[in-house]
Amino acid sequence: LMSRGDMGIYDPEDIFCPYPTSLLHIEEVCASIVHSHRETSQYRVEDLQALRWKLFSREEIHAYQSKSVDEMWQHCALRLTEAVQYVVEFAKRIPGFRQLCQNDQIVLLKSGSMELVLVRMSRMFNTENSTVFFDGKFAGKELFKSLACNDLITAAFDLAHNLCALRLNEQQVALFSALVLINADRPCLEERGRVERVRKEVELALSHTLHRDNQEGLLHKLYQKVAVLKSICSLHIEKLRWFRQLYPLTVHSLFPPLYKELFG
Ligand code: MHQ
Repeated sequence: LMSRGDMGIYDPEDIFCPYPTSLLHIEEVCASIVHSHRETSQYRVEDLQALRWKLFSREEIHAYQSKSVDEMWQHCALRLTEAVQYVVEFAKRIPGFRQLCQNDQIVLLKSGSMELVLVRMSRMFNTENSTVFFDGKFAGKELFKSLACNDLITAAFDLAHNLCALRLNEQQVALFSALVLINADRPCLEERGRVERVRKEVELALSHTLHRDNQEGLLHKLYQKVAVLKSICSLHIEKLRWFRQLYPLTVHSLFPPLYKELFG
């Protein structure tokens, strides 16, 4: 049996790794994550590409802008929850995720699902006119005016724009998504060591793909985006608290249970 050194994959951080990782294994992890991403991506990039011309009309934009704050929040919470359901399905198919204890699966999803939705938003973003695929057509950020949280919307659109600028392929998006989700630094994890072990494999899978694509420079840029994702998610939670104070009954009776479970 070849050692990890012979296979060209090793972790320079630990001299003696008790869990040897073969190149074959890392390639399997890669393929599995990419497959899971494809199966749960809600829309395929080719399809979105073909729909780029579908923009909301002036009248349609006006109709969204004329909604009341609580009506528009309710609408967006529903759309966001739909996107989150696909993210949960993706998580469950990441090798090693289902083997984590239930507490840790929930902790990772609570802290990571919105981050993943934001990563996925970049796939649905058209940089030519700064629009995102929402409700069947492409929408600029002015469409979300009645949410009354322009700073959050602007931050989400800016992130989508900056992620698009990295020109990631679908494999890279898939592995970056897994990396964002499997984060051993999240508070309240019960079996941090097991999360770290899954994390290591995802990191190896990502650096392996980037090495193969001759794009190792991307790794550093992707790690920079993690902090931005985190700040947008805190802003989302902050806005939700503000909204809940204004419209407690809307949140209580009309928001999807999954949305409340993850963010409430
Ligand atoms: C998905 C499609 C999609 C749907 C909804 C007010 C509130 C509840 C949330 C999009 C924060 C506001 C979201 C609607 C804002 C950051 C939310 C509101 C990919 C993601 C995407 C485009 C969501 C992105 C984040 C949006 C704009 O397949």
